[in-house]
This record gives sequence, structure tokens and C-alpha cells, in this order.
Amino acid sequence: MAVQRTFSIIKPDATERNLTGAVNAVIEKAGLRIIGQRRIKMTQEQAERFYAVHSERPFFGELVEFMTSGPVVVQVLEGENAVAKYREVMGATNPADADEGTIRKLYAKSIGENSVHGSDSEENAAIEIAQFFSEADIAG
Ligand code: RTP
Ligand code: MG
Repeated sequence: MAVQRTFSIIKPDATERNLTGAVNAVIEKAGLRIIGQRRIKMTQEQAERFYAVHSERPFFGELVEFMTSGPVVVQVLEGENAVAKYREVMGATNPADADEGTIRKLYAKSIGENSVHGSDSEENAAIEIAQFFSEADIAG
């Protein structure tokens, strides 16, 4: 498996509890490199565009409201098989179903406020990275 990039967001429930460093420690311990990172406050438009795939879901309004409720840290991660590896490191969407040692098991508050996002495919990773980063802000 080749070296891949994936896109990560440390969500507002985690930045609010000062967990950026703790989340990054889990990411780095898993062998993923943080090759781009920026702390931002997402606008409504950014959040709606980012989660457009969920626009018809009943939780969409709540999700956009949550993602714009406080600062987030957007990240580019790099490593062997990074997309699937980061999904493993994050754990299941609902922390009640997440494996021990995963970020969501350790830190997520609920299925909605679940501390991190990670791309679900290499194709989506490229799209999501391009939404928040220019190549000049990534150093592998
Ligand atoms: P993400 O996209 O944030 O990495 O999460 P995921 O792939 O594990 O889950 P996905 O199905 O893509 O859902 C996106 C985010 O929407 C929120 N959600 N809330 N209240 C609910 O039932 C519900 N279901 C999903 C979560 O914040 C989830 O991460
Ligand atoms: Mg998803």
C-alpha cells in the first residue's frame, strides 16, 4: 500500500476541552504524520459544503450548527494506507461502539459531538484537503 494523504478535523467538542494535543498524540502514535494543520472557525457555508452529502439527513442542521459552534483544527495526515488507518484510529461514529484506545472511545461525548472527522475514501480526501488547504501550506 502506497503512502496516502487523508483529511482530518478536530471538532469543536474537542477544541473546547483543550484536547488538540491529546488527539494529535494518538494520531502520531499510530504512525500518521501531521503534514498540514490550521485552527479555524468554520463558517456556515463551509460546514454546509463540507457535509453536503448529509444535507437530506435529519441531523444535518444540528451537525452544521455544531461544526460552527467553536474552533476546529483542520489537518492533512500522511502515512501508509492513511485513509483506512485514520478511520481505525478514530473509531466508530458512535463512541458507544468504538474500540478501546480509539480517539472517539477516549474523547467523544456522543454520536454527534464525536471529536474528529476523517475522510472515508482517497477520492474524498483529495476533495476535502483542497477545500481547506493549498499545497503551499502542506509539507510532507
Ligand atoms: P465524519 O464524516 O465526521 O468523519 O463521521 P463518520 O464518517 O464516522 O460519520 P458520518 O455518517 O459521515 O456522519 C457525519 C457526522 O454527522 C454526525 N452525526 N450525527 N445525530 C446523529 O444521529 C448523527 N449521525 C451522524 C456525526 O458528527 C458524524 O461524525
Ligand atoms: Mg463521514
